[in-house]
Amino acid sequence: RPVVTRPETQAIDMNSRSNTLADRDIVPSEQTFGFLGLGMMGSTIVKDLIFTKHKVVVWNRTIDKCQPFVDAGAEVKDTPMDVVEAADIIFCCVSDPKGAKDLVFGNCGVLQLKDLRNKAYVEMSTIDPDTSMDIGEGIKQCNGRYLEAQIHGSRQEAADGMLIILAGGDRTVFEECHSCFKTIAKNTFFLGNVGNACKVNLILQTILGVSLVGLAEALALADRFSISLNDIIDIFDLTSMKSPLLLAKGKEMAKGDFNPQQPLSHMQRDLRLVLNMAENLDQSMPVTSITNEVFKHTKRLGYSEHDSSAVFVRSRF
Ligand code: NA7
Repeated sequence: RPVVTRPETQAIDMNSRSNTLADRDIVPSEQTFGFLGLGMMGSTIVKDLIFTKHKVVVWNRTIDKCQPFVDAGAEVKDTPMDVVEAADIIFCCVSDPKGAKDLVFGNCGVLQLKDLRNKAYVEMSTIDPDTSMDIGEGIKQCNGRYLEAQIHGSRQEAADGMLIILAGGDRTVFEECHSCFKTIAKNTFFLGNVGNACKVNLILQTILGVSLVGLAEALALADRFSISLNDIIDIFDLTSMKSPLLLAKGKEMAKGDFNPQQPLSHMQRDLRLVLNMAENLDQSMPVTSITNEVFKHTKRLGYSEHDSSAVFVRSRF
Protein backbone atom coordinates (compact mmCIF):
# COMPACT_ATOMS: atom_id res chain seq x y z
CA ARG A 1 0.00 0.00 0.00
CA PRO A 2 1.59 3.32 -1.06
CA VAL A 3 2.22 6.12 1.43
CA VAL A 4 -0.34 8.73 0.49
CA THR A 5 0.16 12.41 1.21
CA ARG A 6 -2.72 14.84 0.95
CA PRO A 7 -2.47 17.14 -2.05
CA GLU A 8 -1.46 20.67 -1.13
CA THR A 9 -4.37 23.05 -0.73
CA GLN A 10 -3.73 25.93 -3.06
CA ALA A 11 -4.52 29.36 -1.65
CA ILE A 12 -6.76 31.39 -3.90
CA ASP A 13 -4.77 33.99 -5.84
CA MET A 14 -7.02 37.04 -5.75
CA ASN A 15 -4.96 38.84 -8.38
CA SER A 16 -4.95 36.18 -11.08
CA ARG A 17 -7.45 36.71 -13.90
CA SER A 18 -8.55 34.50 -16.70
CA ASN A 19 -7.40 35.87 -20.08
CA THR A 20 -10.90 35.41 -21.40
CA LEU A 21 -12.43 38.04 -19.09
CA ALA A 22 -10.98 41.01 -20.96
CA ASP A 23 -12.65 39.92 -24.24
CA ARG A 24 -16.09 39.34 -22.83
CA ASP A 25 -17.25 42.91 -22.43
CA ILE A 26 -19.23 42.27 -19.25
CA VAL A 27 -21.77 44.81 -18.03
CA PRO A 28 -22.44 43.78 -14.41
CA SER A 29 -26.02 43.36 -13.27
CA GLU A 30 -27.18 45.98 -10.74
CA GLN A 31 -28.56 43.25 -8.45
CA THR A 32 -26.80 42.05 -5.31
CA PHE A 33 -25.55 38.47 -5.52
CA GLY A 34 -25.20 36.23 -2.47
CA PHE A 35 -22.72 33.38 -2.52
CA LEU A 36 -22.80 30.38 -0.16
CA GLY A 37 -19.71 28.16 -0.27
CA LEU A 38 -16.17 29.37 -0.90
CA GLY A 39 -14.46 26.09 -1.74
CA MET A 40 -12.14 25.88 -4.73
CA MET A 41 -14.97 26.39 -7.25
CA GLY A 42 -16.89 28.97 -5.24
CA SER A 43 -13.75 31.03 -4.54
CA THR A 44 -12.74 31.11 -8.18
CA ILE A 45 -16.21 32.14 -9.29
CA VAL A 46 -16.61 34.84 -6.62
CA LYS A 47 -13.15 36.27 -7.34
CA ASP A 48 -14.15 36.85 -10.97
CA LEU A 49 -17.59 38.21 -10.04
CA ILE A 50 -15.94 40.80 -7.82
CA PHE A 51 -13.43 41.64 -10.55
CA THR A 52 -16.25 42.23 -13.04
CA LYS A 53 -17.81 44.64 -10.49
CA HIS A 54 -20.75 42.57 -9.29
CA LYS A 55 -22.02 43.40 -5.79
CA VAL A 56 -21.33 40.26 -3.75
CA VAL A 57 -22.28 39.08 -0.25
CA VAL A 58 -20.57 35.89 0.92
CA TRP A 59 -20.80 33.18 3.55
CA ASN A 60 -18.73 30.05 4.10
CA ARG A 61 -19.01 27.40 6.83
CA THR A 62 -15.33 27.91 7.67
CA ILE A 63 -15.57 31.62 8.09
CA ASP A 64 -11.82 32.37 7.71
CA LYS A 65 -12.09 31.64 3.99
CA CYS A 66 -14.22 34.78 3.58
CA GLN A 67 -11.48 37.27 4.53
CA PRO A 68 -9.72 37.58 1.13
CA PHE A 69 -13.10 38.34 -0.44
CA VAL A 70 -13.92 40.96 2.15
CA ASP A 71 -10.53 42.55 1.43
CA ALA A 72 -11.45 42.52 -2.27
CA GLY A 73 -14.75 44.34 -1.63
CA ALA A 74 -17.36 41.69 -0.78
CA GLU A 75 -19.60 41.84 2.26
CA VAL A 76 -19.61 38.84 4.64
CA LYS A 77 -22.55 37.53 6.65
CA ASP A 78 -22.78 35.17 9.63
CA THR A 79 -25.37 32.73 8.27
CA PRO A 80 -26.89 31.63 4.93
CA MET A 81 -30.15 33.25 6.07
CA ASP A 82 -28.37 36.61 6.51
CA VAL A 83 -26.98 36.35 2.98
CA VAL A 84 -30.47 35.75 1.61
CA GLU A 85 -31.74 38.79 3.47
CA ALA A 86 -29.00 40.98 1.98
CA ALA A 87 -29.04 39.72 -1.63
CA ASP A 88 -31.43 39.53 -4.59
CA ILE A 89 -30.03 36.38 -6.19
CA ILE A 90 -28.24 33.78 -4.06
CA PHE A 91 -25.84 31.18 -5.49
CA CYS A 92 -24.91 28.05 -3.58
CA CYS A 93 -21.81 25.96 -4.38
CA VAL A 94 -21.02 23.29 -1.80
CA SER A 95 -19.71 19.70 -1.89
CA ASP A 96 -22.75 17.48 -2.15
CA PRO A 97 -26.55 17.11 -2.06
CA LYS A 98 -26.57 16.83 1.74
CA GLY A 99 -24.65 20.10 2.16
CA ALA A 100 -26.89 21.77 -0.42
CA LYS A 101 -30.03 20.66 1.45
CA ASP A 102 -28.62 21.68 4.86
CA LEU A 103 -28.10 25.21 3.62
CA VAL A 104 -31.71 25.49 2.50
CA PHE A 105 -33.66 23.48 5.09
CA GLY A 106 -31.26 23.52 8.06
CA ASN A 107 -30.80 25.69 11.10
CA CYS A 108 -30.13 29.30 9.95
CA GLY A 109 -30.75 28.07 6.41
CA VAL A 110 -32.36 29.93 3.54
CA LEU A 111 -35.96 28.94 4.35
CA GLN A 112 -35.74 30.35 7.86
CA LEU A 113 -36.48 33.68 6.21
CA LYS A 114 -40.02 32.39 5.35
CA ASP A 115 -40.77 35.08 2.78
CA LEU A 116 -38.55 34.88 -0.30
CA ARG A 117 -40.57 37.26 -2.46
CA ASN A 118 -38.20 39.11 -4.83
CA LYS A 119 -35.44 36.59 -4.10
CA ALA A 120 -33.99 33.97 -6.41
CA TYR A 121 -31.95 30.93 -5.41
CA VAL A 122 -29.45 29.34 -7.79
CA GLU A 123 -28.07 25.89 -6.96
CA MET A 124 -24.61 25.30 -8.41
CA SER A 125 -23.55 22.38 -6.19
CA THR A 126 -23.57 19.10 -8.11
CA ILE A 127 -26.78 17.42 -7.02
CA ASP A 128 -29.26 14.82 -8.26
CA PRO A 129 -32.60 15.78 -9.85
CA ASP A 130 -34.66 14.74 -6.78
CA THR A 131 -32.62 16.92 -4.44
CA SER A 132 -32.93 19.81 -6.88
CA MET A 133 -36.71 19.36 -7.06
CA ASP A 134 -36.95 19.30 -3.24
CA ILE A 135 -34.90 22.48 -2.96
CA GLY A 136 -36.88 24.15 -5.76
CA GLU A 137 -40.17 23.21 -4.10
CA GLY A 138 -39.03 24.59 -0.73
CA ILE A 139 -37.98 27.88 -2.32
CA LYS A 140 -41.23 28.16 -4.32
CA GLN A 141 -43.36 27.52 -1.25
CA CYS A 142 -41.79 30.62 0.28
CA ASN A 143 -42.57 32.57 -2.92
CA GLY A 144 -38.99 32.57 -4.17
CA ARG A 145 -37.74 31.68 -7.66
CA TYR A 146 -35.40 28.75 -8.27
CA LEU A 147 -32.81 27.83 -10.90
CA GLU A 148 -30.45 24.87 -10.93
CA ALA A 149 -27.24 25.95 -12.64
CA GLN A 150 -24.92 22.99 -12.70
CA ILE A 151 -21.33 23.80 -13.46
CA HIS A 152 -19.53 21.45 -15.78
CA GLY A 153 -15.75 21.74 -15.84
CA SER A 154 -12.58 21.40 -13.81
CA ARG A 155 -11.09 23.84 -11.31
CA GLN A 156 -8.68 24.99 -14.03
CA GLU A 157 -11.57 25.60 -16.41
CA ALA A 158 -13.22 27.65 -13.66
CA ALA A 159 -10.00 29.67 -13.26
CA ASP A 160 -9.94 30.20 -17.03
CA GLY A 161 -13.60 31.30 -17.13
CA MET A 162 -14.30 28.29 -19.37
CA LEU A 163 -17.01 26.44 -17.49
CA ILE A 164 -20.21 25.24 -19.11
CA ILE A 165 -23.40 26.18 -17.27
CA LEU A 166 -26.32 23.77 -17.52
CA ALA A 167 -29.47 25.39 -16.18
CA GLY A 168 -33.06 24.37 -15.51
CA GLY A 169 -35.99 25.96 -13.70
CA ASP A 170 -37.05 29.60 -13.73
CA ARG A 171 -36.04 31.22 -17.01
CA THR A 172 -36.29 34.77 -15.63
CA VAL A 173 -33.59 33.91 -13.07
CA PHE A 174 -31.46 32.42 -15.85
CA GLU A 175 -31.71 35.70 -17.74
CA GLU A 176 -31.00 37.81 -14.66
CA CYS A 177 -27.80 35.82 -14.04
CA HIS A 178 -26.55 36.59 -17.55
CA SER A 179 -23.63 38.85 -16.56
CA CYS A 180 -22.49 36.36 -13.88
CA PHE A 181 -22.64 33.39 -16.24
CA LYS A 182 -20.86 35.37 -18.94
CA THR A 183 -18.09 36.05 -16.43
CA ILE A 184 -17.44 32.43 -15.51
CA ALA A 185 -18.52 30.33 -18.48
CA LYS A 186 -17.82 29.89 -22.16
CA ASN A 187 -21.32 28.50 -22.79
CA THR A 188 -24.63 28.42 -21.00
CA PHE A 189 -27.58 26.19 -21.78
CA PHE A 190 -31.16 26.49 -20.55
CA LEU A 191 -32.56 22.95 -20.49
CA GLY A 192 -36.13 23.48 -19.30
CA ASN A 193 -37.62 22.12 -16.10
CA VAL A 194 -35.89 21.67 -12.74
CA GLY A 195 -34.02 18.36 -12.77
CA ASN A 196 -33.05 18.38 -16.46
CA ALA A 197 -29.74 20.17 -15.93
CA CYS A 198 -28.79 17.81 -13.08
CA LYS A 199 -29.51 14.84 -15.31
CA VAL A 200 -27.40 16.21 -18.17
CA ASN A 201 -24.53 17.06 -15.84
CA LEU A 202 -24.52 13.58 -14.30
CA ILE A 203 -24.71 11.94 -17.75
CA LEU A 204 -21.59 13.90 -18.77
CA GLN A 205 -19.88 12.81 -15.55
CA THR A 206 -20.68 9.18 -16.40
CA ILE A 207 -18.83 9.52 -19.69
CA LEU A 208 -15.89 11.09 -17.85
CA GLY A 209 -15.70 8.51 -15.06
CA VAL A 210 -15.92 5.49 -17.35
CA SER A 211 -13.33 7.00 -19.73
CA LEU A 212 -10.88 7.67 -16.91
CA VAL A 213 -11.06 4.12 -15.61
CA GLY A 214 -10.52 2.76 -19.15
CA LEU A 215 -7.53 5.04 -19.62
CA ALA A 216 -6.06 4.08 -16.23
CA GLU A 217 -6.39 0.35 -16.90
CA ALA A 218 -4.82 0.61 -20.36
CA LEU A 219 -1.88 2.63 -19.05
CA ALA A 220 -1.43 0.22 -16.13
CA LEU A 221 -1.16 -2.64 -18.63
CA ALA A 222 1.43 -0.71 -20.64
CA ASP A 223 3.34 -0.17 -17.42
CA ARG A 224 3.32 -3.93 -16.70
CA PHE A 225 4.93 -4.46 -20.12
CA SER A 226 7.46 -1.73 -19.24
CA ILE A 227 6.30 0.25 -22.25
CA SER A 228 6.94 3.97 -21.74
CA LEU A 229 3.68 5.69 -20.81
CA ASN A 230 4.91 8.81 -22.53
CA ASP A 231 5.27 6.85 -25.77
CA ILE A 232 1.73 5.53 -25.42
CA ILE A 233 0.46 9.06 -24.87
CA ASP A 234 2.41 10.43 -27.84
CA ILE A 235 0.92 7.73 -30.09
CA PHE A 236 -2.56 8.19 -28.58
CA ASP A 237 -2.25 11.88 -29.48
CA LEU A 238 -1.94 10.91 -33.17
CA THR A 239 -5.05 8.73 -33.16
CA SER A 240 -8.67 9.66 -33.73
CA MET A 241 -9.36 8.57 -30.10
CA LYS A 242 -7.53 11.53 -28.63
CA SER A 243 -9.32 14.20 -26.63
CA PRO A 244 -7.79 17.15 -24.78
CA LEU A 245 -9.06 15.78 -21.48
CA LEU A 246 -7.82 12.21 -21.91
CA LEU A 247 -4.44 13.48 -23.08
CA ALA A 248 -4.15 15.74 -20.03
CA LYS A 249 -5.27 12.95 -17.68
CA GLY A 250 -2.91 10.46 -19.33
CA LYS A 251 0.00 12.83 -18.78
CA GLU A 252 -0.99 13.27 -15.13
CA MET A 253 -1.12 9.49 -14.69
CA ALA A 254 2.29 9.07 -16.35
CA LYS A 255 3.79 11.74 -14.05
CA GLY A 256 1.95 10.63 -10.94
CA ASP A 257 0.78 14.23 -10.56
CA PHE A 258 -2.69 14.15 -9.08
CA ASN A 259 -3.22 17.83 -8.25
CA PRO A 260 -7.00 17.98 -7.81
CA GLN A 261 -8.65 19.57 -10.83
CA GLN A 262 -11.71 17.43 -10.24
CA PRO A 263 -11.36 15.66 -6.89
CA LEU A 264 -11.76 11.91 -6.87
CA SER A 265 -14.34 12.14 -4.07
CA HIS A 266 -16.50 14.37 -6.31
CA MET A 267 -16.20 11.91 -9.21
CA GLN A 268 -17.29 9.02 -7.00
CA ARG A 269 -20.15 11.11 -5.56
CA ASP A 270 -21.37 11.74 -9.10
CA LEU A 271 -21.23 8.06 -10.06
CA ARG A 272 -23.18 7.21 -6.91
CA LEU A 273 -25.84 9.77 -7.88
CA VAL A 274 -25.95 8.38 -11.43
CA LEU A 275 -26.46 4.82 -10.16
CA ASN A 276 -29.24 5.96 -7.81
CA MET A 277 -30.99 7.63 -10.74
CA ALA A 278 -30.56 4.50 -12.86
CA GLU A 279 -31.84 2.29 -10.03
CA ASN A 280 -35.09 4.26 -9.89
CA LEU A 281 -35.58 3.64 -13.61
CA ASP A 282 -34.48 -0.02 -13.58
CA GLN A 283 -31.83 1.09 -16.05
CA SER A 284 -28.93 -1.35 -16.20
CA MET A 285 -25.50 0.33 -16.01
CA PRO A 286 -22.98 -2.48 -15.40
CA VAL A 287 -19.93 -0.57 -16.62
CA THR A 288 -20.79 2.48 -14.52
CA SER A 289 -21.32 0.21 -11.48
CA ILE A 290 -17.85 -1.25 -11.85
CA THR A 291 -16.41 2.21 -12.49
CA ASN A 292 -17.99 3.36 -9.23
CA GLU A 293 -16.44 0.41 -7.38
CA VAL A 294 -13.03 1.31 -8.81
CA PHE A 295 -13.33 4.92 -7.63
CA LYS A 296 -14.66 3.78 -4.23
CA HIS A 297 -11.67 1.51 -3.78
CA THR A 298 -9.26 4.29 -4.79
CA LYS A 299 -10.89 6.50 -2.16
CA ARG A 300 -10.27 3.79 0.44
CA LEU A 301 -6.61 3.81 -0.56
CA GLY A 302 -6.46 7.46 0.56
CA TYR A 303 -6.92 9.34 -2.74
CA SER A 304 -10.24 11.13 -2.01
CA GLU A 305 -8.76 14.59 -2.21
CA HIS A 306 -6.50 13.91 -5.18
CA ASP A 307 -7.56 14.32 -8.77
CA SER A 308 -9.79 11.67 -10.34
CA SER A 309 -6.78 10.60 -12.43
CA ALA A 310 -5.40 9.01 -9.22
CA VAL A 311 -7.60 6.07 -10.16
CA PHE A 312 -4.45 5.01 -12.04
CA VAL A 313 -2.76 4.18 -8.72
CA ARG A 314 -5.33 1.49 -8.02
CA SER A 315 -5.17 0.09 -11.55
CA ARG A 316 -1.44 -0.49 -11.12
CA PHE A 317 -1.92 -2.86 -8.20
P1 NA7 B 1 -14.39 22.08 -2.23
O1 NA7 B 1 -13.19 22.88 -2.58
O2 NA7 B 1 -14.23 20.75 -1.61
O3 NA7 B 1 -15.30 22.99 -1.29
C1 NA7 B 1 -16.47 22.49 -0.72
C2 NA7 B 1 -17.29 23.65 -0.16
O4 NA7 B 1 -18.51 23.12 0.37
C3 NA7 B 1 -16.59 24.39 0.99
O5 NA7 B 1 -16.95 25.75 0.92
C4 NA7 B 1 -17.21 23.70 2.22
O6 NA7 B 1 -17.16 24.50 3.38
C5 NA7 B 1 -18.64 23.56 1.74
N1 NA7 B 1 -19.44 22.57 2.47
C6 NA7 B 1 -19.34 21.23 2.40
N2 NA7 B 1 -20.28 20.64 3.17
C7 NA7 B 1 -20.97 21.65 3.74
C8 NA7 B 1 -22.07 21.69 4.64
N3 NA7 B 1 -22.64 20.56 5.11
N4 NA7 B 1 -22.55 22.90 5.02
C9 NA7 B 1 -21.98 24.02 4.55
N5 NA7 B 1 -20.95 24.07 3.70
C10 NA7 B 1 -20.45 22.88 3.29
O7 NA7 B 1 -15.31 21.81 -3.52
P2 NA7 B 1 -15.38 22.66 -4.86
O8 NA7 B 1 -15.44 24.10 -4.53
O9 NA7 B 1 -14.33 22.18 -5.80
O10 NA7 B 1 -16.77 22.17 -5.47
C11 NA7 B 1 -17.99 22.70 -4.97
C12 NA7 B 1 -19.13 22.24 -5.86
O11 NA7 B 1 -18.97 22.79 -7.18
C13 NA7 B 1 -19.22 20.74 -6.03
O12 NA7 B 1 -20.55 20.32 -5.91
C14 NA7 B 1 -18.67 20.51 -7.43
O13 NA7 B 1 -19.18 19.35 -8.02
C15 NA7 B 1 -19.07 21.77 -8.15
P3 NA7 B 1 -15.80 24.52 4.29
O14 NA7 B 1 -14.88 25.49 3.61
O15 NA7 B 1 -15.27 23.11 4.29
O16 NA7 B 1 -16.26 24.97 5.62
